[in-house]
Amino acid sequence: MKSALALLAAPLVAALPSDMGKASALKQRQAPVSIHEAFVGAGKEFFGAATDQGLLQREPNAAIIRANFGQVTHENSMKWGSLEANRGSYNWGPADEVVDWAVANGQLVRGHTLIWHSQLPQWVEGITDAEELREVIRNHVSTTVGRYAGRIHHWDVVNEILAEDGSLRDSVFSRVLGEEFVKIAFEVARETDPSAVLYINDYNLDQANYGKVNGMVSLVQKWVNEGVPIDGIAALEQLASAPVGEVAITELDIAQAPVEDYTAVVQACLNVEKCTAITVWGVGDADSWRRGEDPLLFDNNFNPKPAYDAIIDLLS
Ligand code: 9MR
Repeated sequence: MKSALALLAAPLVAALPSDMGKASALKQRQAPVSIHEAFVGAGKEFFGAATDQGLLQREPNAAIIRANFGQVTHENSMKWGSLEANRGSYNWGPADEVVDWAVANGQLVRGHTLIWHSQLPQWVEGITDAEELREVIRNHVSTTVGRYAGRIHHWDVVNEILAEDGSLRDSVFSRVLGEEFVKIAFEVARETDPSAVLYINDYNLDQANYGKVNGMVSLVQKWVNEGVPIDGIAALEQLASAPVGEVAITELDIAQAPVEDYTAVVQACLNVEKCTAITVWGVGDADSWRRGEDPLLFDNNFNPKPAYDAIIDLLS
């Protein structure tokens, strides 16, 4: 297991007289306490949020992240389809900007994601030759991980690779290579940046004894026994029983953001020692991919919602 490096958000207003400083911090944070600092205070590693280049340019996103969160995930710009829509021609600009901003602002980065069946370039979808696909995966993983080596804390090396029954999902990767693509991707990621914590990421993993959860635990167990360097799984007790160093909640959003549900998730992470971190899938409701469901911790005007305050209460 990698050591957990807990980074506190940089002080916002250190140079101002204390009263003004407080008022200004409150204005930028819009909430009395940083949820990241409270979570770190409870022994965890980080509380982060998904964002992206365009969002960071639209205030108050950046100020809110600096003041309340300790980690960012690229919502879209680090996906293969964004980076290399045309074979061999890379578009690094937006992904670079997020990483540069994060490093400059004391935020950890979760790299999302290297191998996913969705938002995948057409030219990759069309590959039918096993040796060609192996080479293309090796090249994508080493190029991307290599570019950001030392600056990305977690990588979601493979994303959503399981069907609901716990078997491998149908994709160009599983059709052409079977399980082998998992091994290739993790091994190349480990070789390229030994300091990154390597995750297998998925959704619908929040019920015990569910097919997909059982499949995840037994496949990860098998792969780790075969030497595949998987460090973490995204969500919780049953998953934490797989032989990985840690688990994390990586894309949290809950329709209508009920106080009870958000606090239950945070409590679940507190209860499971291996759970190191939580990332919410966006900052303000207006920018959520679940439009109209108001699933995040800040409302359309970037005011903290009751779920935010309830989490702070729980952590204090
Ligand atoms: O939030 C992302 C949205 O803007 C994109 O349109 C969508 C494309 O599939 O991906 C969303 O993020 C997904 C994440 O990358 C993987 N898990 C599910 C997330 C929500 O769909």
